Amino acid sequence: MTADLFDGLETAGADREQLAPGAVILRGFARPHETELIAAIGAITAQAPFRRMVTPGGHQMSVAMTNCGSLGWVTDRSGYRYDPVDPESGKPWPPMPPLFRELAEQAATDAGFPRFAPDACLINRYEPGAKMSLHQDRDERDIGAPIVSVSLGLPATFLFGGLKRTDKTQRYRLVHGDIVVWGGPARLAFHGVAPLPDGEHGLLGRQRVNLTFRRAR
Ligand code: MD3
Ligand code: FE
Repeated sequence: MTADLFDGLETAGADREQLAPGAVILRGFARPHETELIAAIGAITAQAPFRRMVTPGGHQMSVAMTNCGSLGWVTDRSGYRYDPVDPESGKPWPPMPPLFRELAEQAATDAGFPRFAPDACLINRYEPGAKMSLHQDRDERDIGAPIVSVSLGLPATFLFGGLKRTDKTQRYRLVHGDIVVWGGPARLAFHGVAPLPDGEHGLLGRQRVNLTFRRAR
């Protein structure tokens, strides 16, 4: 761990909100690293550009995606999977920057999930109007590991439901710099993102970028 990377965050407990058992919001946890995070996203997307993938049902997603790390989440007509290779380039996904790994591990530890070792980072880009329908994340082998999400850019309304698709959803506003850790009983909850309202963010312009760190295998 870089010696001074998390100075000033040891007392971040005051900015911690529990959404549900296993689900913790760390408000502003990524803000000290915003400039480096955005630069790293630029370097990754120069190698593996954002693209709107097609679901097995044949619908093009409104969210554009790319990945870094030894595995990347992909979807096409044949299904969802984690793949070591970017199907657009035929090359491995760009490596996960050490800052990404350290930030995700530190957030997981803070939320009560020590020793989180992500091998996949899915990077989602929402432009105004883009949304993510209610779904579960269950393509990962070890659902004992949490998922850590980092929100950057425009604010979004996050929908958090229960273990059944039809369970009532709660809404939370996620803003630039917020990190959420989803583990334990929250790990298989249905969740989604409401259509992104238009706006202008000082660093990212008219978009929201979300990183999700996963232990895929
Ligand atoms: C709750 N992304 O990529 S991150 C996804 O904002 C995804 O881009 C959303 O859902 C986004 O799969 C939400 C927050 C999140 C991620 C995984 C979860 C919440 C979760 C897994 C279980 C429960
Ligand atoms: Fe998800």
